[in-house]
Amino acid sequence: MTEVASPTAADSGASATKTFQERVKSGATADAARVNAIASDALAALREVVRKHELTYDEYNVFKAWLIQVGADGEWPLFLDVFIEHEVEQVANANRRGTAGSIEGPYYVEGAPEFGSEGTLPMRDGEAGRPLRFFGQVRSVTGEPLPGVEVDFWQADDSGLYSQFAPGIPEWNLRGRFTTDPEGNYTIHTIHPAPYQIPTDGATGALITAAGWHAWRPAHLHIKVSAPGHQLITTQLYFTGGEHVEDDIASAVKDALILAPKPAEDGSGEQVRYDFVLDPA
Ligand code: MBD
Ligand code: FE
Repeated sequence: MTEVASPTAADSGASATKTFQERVKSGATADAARVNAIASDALAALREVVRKHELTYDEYNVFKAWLIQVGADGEWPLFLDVFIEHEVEQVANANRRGTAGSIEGPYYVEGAPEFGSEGTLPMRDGEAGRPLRFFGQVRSVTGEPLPGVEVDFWQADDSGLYSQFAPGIPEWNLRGRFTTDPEGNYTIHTIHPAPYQIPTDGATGALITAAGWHAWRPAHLHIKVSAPGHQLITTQLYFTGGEHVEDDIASAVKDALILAPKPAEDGSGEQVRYDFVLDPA
């Protein structure tokens, strides 16, 4: 085993917070009635927890200190995406008929290198991990193949680490954008990722340890597929039988998103097909 530099929670958190602040501009209008309804209910829910558990001053102060630490560690993107985003995703995608969505998580970066319809993701020499050929077709819900569609792909490496959020990994490692061919097909040559563990040295990890939970997400691939005239889909794909597929801490696994790779036809590693279906805009 080679030693890998282990990311500190504060390093990956700071990168995730910065990426979010640069990329995501809130489009919400300040509709006072809606702010009032949502904020009132959220605060009422928290006050109800205080009453139900007869929160002590010691516990209230631990809570305050912990909230402050989440911010200091830059871990709001991680914490929210792990524990809240799956509900937002389900509300947002409730009426989809095409490919099921899943959460984006904190580690997407815009502007990955572009490939054609087939390519090998940026990798280090001798990148660890079983080779994986991931391929398929993009279609509309009415079954027409969709050419020229962008398939934006990112994943963790064989240690469960993401480029740009862990030290010592080349900038675009295991990130790339593909464009479907005239028949709507794409092929991505990559490696099988490892499960992801929430950093143990940050505020989110401290809560997980204190509560006696586990800190794991199953191995997964992240994909955004977008085409003019169609709704963008953000989703993740998992591997059947993989560790923590049944108990993802981020509650983001759906049965329809579990892949079953087979040994590769060319004898190296494995291959799996997945076809994306896009809903009309
Ligand atoms: C991840 O890799 C991820 O995909 C999510 C949703 C949350 C934390 C880490
Ligand atoms: Fe992830």
